[in-house]
Amino acid sequence: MERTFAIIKPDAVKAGHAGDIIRLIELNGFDILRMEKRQITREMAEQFYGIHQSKPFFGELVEYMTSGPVVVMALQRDGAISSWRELMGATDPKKASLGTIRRMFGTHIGSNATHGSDAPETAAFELGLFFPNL
Ligand code: DAT
Ligand code: MG
Repeated sequence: MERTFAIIKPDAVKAGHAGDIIRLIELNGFDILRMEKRQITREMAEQFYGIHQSKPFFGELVEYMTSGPVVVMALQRDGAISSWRELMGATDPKKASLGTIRRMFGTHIGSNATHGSDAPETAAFELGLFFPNL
C-alpha cells in the first residue's frame, strides 16, 4: 500500500465541488486516512511549493493557494501516487482527459481544482508537512 497527499484547491472548494471530488476518490478505491478543511498560511504555501520558487507564476500560485479554505487529505491505495495523478488529469484542465477531475472541475492552469504528490519523496515531504502525526 502506498500513500499520497492530495489537496482540493480553493476554487473547487468555493464552487462546492469538494463532495463530488471526495466521492470520486472513494469510487476509485482510495482509503482516506486523514482529511481536514483548513486555510493554508503564506509561509506554508511558500514551503509547500518551494520547488517552484523561481517560476514566473510562483507569486500567483501562493496568492491563489491562500485565497480560501482547502481540503487536505492523506490517501492510501496500491499505486496511490500515480493513480491519484491519473484521476486528477493533466495540469492544464484544457489538456486533461475527459473524465478526469481537472477536466471536470478545473477552470484554468493556475486554478486546476486539485493537487497530488508527484513522487514518493514529495509524498513523504508533503504528508509530513500537513499530517506530522500520520
Ligand atoms: P502539477 O500540479 O500538475 O504537479 P506543477 O507541479 O507543474 O503541476 O505546478 C504546480 C501548480 O502550479 C499547478 O498545479 C498550477 C500552477 N502552475 C503550473 N504551471 C503554471 C503556469 N504555466 N501558469 C500558472 N500556474 C501554473
Ligand atoms: Mg507538481
